[in-house]
Formats: sequence, C-alpha cells, structure tokens
Amino acid sequence: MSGGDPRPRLASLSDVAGSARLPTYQPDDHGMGIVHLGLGAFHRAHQAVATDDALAAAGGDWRICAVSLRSTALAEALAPQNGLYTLIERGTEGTRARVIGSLSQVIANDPVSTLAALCDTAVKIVTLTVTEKGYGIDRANGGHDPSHPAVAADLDSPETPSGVLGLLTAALKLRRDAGIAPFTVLSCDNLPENGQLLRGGVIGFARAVDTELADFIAAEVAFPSSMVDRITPAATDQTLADAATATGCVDLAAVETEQFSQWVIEDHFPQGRPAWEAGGAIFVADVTPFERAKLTMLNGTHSMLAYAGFLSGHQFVRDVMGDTALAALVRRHLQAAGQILPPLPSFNMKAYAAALADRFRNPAIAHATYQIAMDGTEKLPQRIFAPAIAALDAGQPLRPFAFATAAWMRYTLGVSDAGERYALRDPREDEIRRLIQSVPRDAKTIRTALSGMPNFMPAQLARSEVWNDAVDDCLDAILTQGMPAAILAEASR
Ligand code: CS2
Repeated sequence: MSGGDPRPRLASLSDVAGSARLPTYQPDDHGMGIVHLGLGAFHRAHQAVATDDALAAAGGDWRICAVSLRSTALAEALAPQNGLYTLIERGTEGTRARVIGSLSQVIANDPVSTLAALCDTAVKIVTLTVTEKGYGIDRANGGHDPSHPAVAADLDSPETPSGVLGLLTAALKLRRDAGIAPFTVLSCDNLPENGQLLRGGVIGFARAVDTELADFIAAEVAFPSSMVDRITPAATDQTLADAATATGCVDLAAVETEQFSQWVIEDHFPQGRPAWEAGGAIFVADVTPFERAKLTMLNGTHSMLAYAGFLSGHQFVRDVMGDTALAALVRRHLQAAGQILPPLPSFNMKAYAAALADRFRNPAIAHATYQIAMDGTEKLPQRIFAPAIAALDAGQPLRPFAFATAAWMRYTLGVSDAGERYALRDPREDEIRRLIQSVPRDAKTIRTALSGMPNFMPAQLARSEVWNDAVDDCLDAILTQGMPAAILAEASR
C-alpha cells in the first residue's frame, strides 16, 4: 500500500492485475551486463525498453544497473519496486501500458557503489543519458573541460571520482589493472557525434592524470555514436494514475512517452551487445547523417518552438501546433533545416518533416515548452548554429535560424511581457544575467552581449553581418511588438 491507495506497490510481475503487457521473459533469470549513467525518464522510455525487447527476443545477461548521478528520488521509487516500472505509450489511437523488467539494480548519488558497479566483470557496456551539460567536455577543443565543476573535482581526486569523465576513466584504469576487458561506452545524448565527443573527453581527462592510461583508452576502448529519439515529457500524476489502472499496483516510477521510438547505433561492441534490433534499433557504420538530421530538424525546431511558444503563452508543444502562425514557423524551420542536410539514401526529408510535425501535434502528449527551453546554451550550438553556418555557406535561407536565436535571446531576459519572472534553468544562467542585466534593452546590444559569450556562438556566425542583421531584425520585432505579434509578422513574411 502507498499513500492511502489500497493497491499493492508494484514489486513483482505476479502483483500485476490489469491490462499492462508483461515481459515475456523472467527478469531474474538474466544477469546484469550494462551500467547506465543518468537514470531519468528518457532512459526508462528508450534504452531500457529496447533492452527489455532484446531480453525477450534473444535473452542474455544484459539487465541494467541504472545510476542516478545526482537526484535520489527516482532510485528511491524504483528500489522497492525491484526496478520494475510501467511504460505508458500515448499515441493518437490510444494508450498502451507495459511493465519493463530490464532494470536489475538502481544506485542513487553514490559514487563509491557506482565505481564498483563499473568495475564488475559482468559489465560489457556503459550507456549514458546525462544531458548535454553532464559530460564536462570542451566542445571547441574536443577534450575535457577543466572548468566544469565535476571535472574539476575529479581532477583533484581522480581515485574517488563522482562525475562522468572521472568515473569512466577510473573504472577503465581499475579494470585494466585487474585484467578485466574494458567496457564499450555508448552515449545516448543529443550531441553531435556523441561517441567521438565522449571519447575525446575521456581521453583528455585521462591524459591529465595518467598518460599511459590515456593511450590505453585510445587504443582499446570503443565509443560508438548513437542517435536516440523518443519524445518523453516529464511524468505527471496522470501518468501514475494510468499506470495504477493498467497494473492494479501503485507505481511511483511510471514513465510516459509517445509510441514512436528510434535508435540508430554504430555497431562497434567488442564485448558483445544485446539484440537491440528486437526493439527497433538500427545498426549502421556511421551514425552522423542520422544524428545531424535529428538534431537539426527535430531538436532545432523544438528549441525554436519552445522559446517562441513559451513566450507567447503556449504551455505544451501541442498548443504551439494549434497556433496557426507559429505552426507555420515550425514547418518553415523544418524545411530550412532539412534543406541543408547532405542527401542520405533512403531518407525522405519531406516525409521526415511531415512525420515530425505530426509527432509535435500528438494531442495525447503534454510536452512542456518550458522543459525543452532548459539548457539553451548547451543545445543551440548543434541545433541552431551548426545548421545556420551550413545555410550561410550554401546560400540557403538563414532567417529561420536567426529567428530561433532571437527567440532564445529574448527568453534569456527571464521575464515575460506580462512581467512574470521565470528561471532560465541553464548552467550559464548567472553569466547570462551578468551580461545583460544592465545593458539597454535593444536588439543589437543584447545580441552583441550574448553572441560574445565564450564557447557559444561560432565566430563565423558572430562575425557575419547578414546573420547579425537577421538576428537583430527578429529580436527587434520580438522586443518591440511582443512575441505573439512578432510570430504573426514573421509567418506572413
Ligand atoms: C527536446 C528533446 O528537451 C529537449 O531539448 O528537444 O528532449 C527531444 O524531445 C528528444 O530529443 C526527442 O527524441
């Protein structure tokens, strides 16, 4: 029982009495083979589900030890449930529920246990969803970022690490010293060439503490890249209520998502891997074109609509799609981002753009614009600036990217036109505040201040007159007319 609810707490598959689909394998028959860093909703709606499918289809010791590096709430919800939770999939045709059995263990905010798990001889793969800001990678130079708080702390005490790069490096060292084969490291975050990027970060960190170890990692450890896609809003009381109805149990770790799911992975797993293809994963030699299409079309458009939508009073992405003018800007952005992609065999850009617009419209998914607006400084470089440079180089339309940038710049002011304050929820929030708090509220001044932030906007853009003029023009309209009117004007250009 939990919180006065007469239903039992979900703790074993035999407790389930309802319509939810159950795993067709016995979870306890399978050992652990994966450590996952970053136990959030996305992991439970994506990799853990594909692993559940792989266990059902092909078996193997591939259950997951899921680690939350910071918060303890989720692990506290999952521990009494023996890692079981309900996945609610919401499509236009209705809702489906299934119980996922692939999590074998959870660790919360406990670096010592995490390092021990990473050194377990059974572990063949480490997967990660730690968000863009969680890595501590210097994206300009491709190594570790010594100014990142977790990286700085781990450089001081590399044997007792608590951050991503420190933990991976220490575990790879301990494994090497004990004669245990290294694990494969699989990043599942929305970063360009995420495997390569993480490899550079780990090797850079290792080089700072032990050059030989860095050489060993460079030679022996696989870092395949992957593209992940599944729209996963934060769980709500409704998610938990639907899970309880579908399972007859109280489930405090239920998660909800859309029906669509995609995972494209570079097939480089020297220690083997689960049969993730059973869960729809596609294995390719080079994930870059898929990643680029997804990052610039889905995520780039998401960021644009998040800032423009939030500032015009739209709480959810589906509300944005009900605003005729803003929905037109969504289509414009999708097209502009799609247009500059290198051609990819079997990829139909127009069909992909149409499918994305349908997913954004999904009335069953309440995906908050404020959730997507988070961490803009970590997201804009790959989502907006990279395609803007490609558009600039190719002489293609720049305006959609300039509008998205201007919408973010307006968002950084931290106050709506109605005077309501909101937190940016960005790791560079303080720096942004210092830069703009006392400057005049005109487009050029704000644009100049924000474009000059180190390691943010590429110099090629920040120095481009056409780009700056376009951003100033968009930002001026937003500042002087307000976001809704600026959207209307922008859509009727
Ligand atoms: C979103 C992503 O919050 C965000 O920044 O753009 O989480 C997006 O929903 C996923 O990448 C979809 O796969």
